[in-house]
Amino acid sequence: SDYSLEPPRHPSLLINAKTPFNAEPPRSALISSYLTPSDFFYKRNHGPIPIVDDIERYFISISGLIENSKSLFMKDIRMLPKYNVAATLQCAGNRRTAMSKTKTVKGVGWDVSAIGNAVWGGAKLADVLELVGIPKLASITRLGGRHVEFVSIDKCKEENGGPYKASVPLSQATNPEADVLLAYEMNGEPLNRDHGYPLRVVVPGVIGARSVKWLDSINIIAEECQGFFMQKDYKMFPPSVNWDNINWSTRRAQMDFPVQCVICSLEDVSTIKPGQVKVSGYAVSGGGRGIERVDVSVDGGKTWLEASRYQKSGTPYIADDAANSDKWAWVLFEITVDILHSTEIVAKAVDSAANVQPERVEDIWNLRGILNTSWHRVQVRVGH
Ligand code: MTE
Ligand code: MO
Repeated sequence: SDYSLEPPRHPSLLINAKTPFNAEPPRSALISSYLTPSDFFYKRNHGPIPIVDDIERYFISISGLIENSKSLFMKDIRMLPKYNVAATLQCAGNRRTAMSKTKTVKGVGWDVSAIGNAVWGGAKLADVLELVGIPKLASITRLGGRHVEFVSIDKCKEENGGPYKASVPLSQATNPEADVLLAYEMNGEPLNRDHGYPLRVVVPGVIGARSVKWLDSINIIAEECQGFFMQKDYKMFPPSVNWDNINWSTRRAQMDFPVQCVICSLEDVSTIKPGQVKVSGYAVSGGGRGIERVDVSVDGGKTWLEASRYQKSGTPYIADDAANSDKWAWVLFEITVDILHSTEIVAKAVDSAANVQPERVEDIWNLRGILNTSWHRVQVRVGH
């Protein structure tokens, strides 16, 4: 592995690990715009950033349980209809540091910013798969393929130096409404190296781990991808499971992420002057479920106030209204509250299926420290 050719990065990123490079922006950066600029978008890697310098010769191959394999160059992918999909990418390890305070967990520590919201531009995977004879809304190919595996060109130690891999069910891959993309643009610009140049998968509504960067090939396979990150990582275990009694095969590979929200206008402990305080942050749910409500408490969770929500400013946000919401994207919330004494401010979101965030991190503690969606709490100290 060679980390001498990493791309330049914004100096304000908070670095959680250098090699592989894992970094997140300060939380305040997430609420300064609805779309997260790529400089401030979290970077989550498992190996050195690959270099693709001859874009004319770059291609992906599609093979496996199909009649005819095919290679596609960038020009072939660009020839397909281009979609721009606003989608939030969130690492399953977002907020892991807070979970590790209950009891040690294994994994890179993240504060609350292993998440970002971007417009991804590219071809729909459903259109790409039609080029190899797989129709829309297929759940099995004639040769028995049920899953679509994405293989990268990077090299990870967890795969013994092999590439990063993941898969999604064929039914999701061939459903145009699932908006699974082979993206070559992020916020209207070509993907940069950190985010998967020249081509990455974006699986909206699903933990970031399935959105494979630096795509090399696509395999149509009978069973779920057997790679490390699908089978031995990114699974949700109950609090009773530890490293001595873990049996990976008893759990599903995590796909959709649960409802989440975080206050970004205040640090974990903030000192403020008495008076009006703006409380703002992000809220998002997986699986295309919208955000129905964000509740904010200024007394540690005894009483609640409803925050206002928005996506594009000026447009009222309505969960599940296709014309008025980006279904895969976060909403930003905001409320101004009166704070006269030191207290704990809490936020929790409710999604369009009425799922609510769990109150206590202890109840969802898991040894890999994933999916910390417990009520988000910040302490404010009032100073004069
Ligand atoms: N794809 C490759 N090839 N290698 C990786 O290490 N990390 C995954 C996913 N895709 C990864 C990858 C994880 S765990 C996450 S959360 C997202 O990419 C992060 O994407 P980002 O760095 O663009 O934010
Ligand atoms: Mo991740």
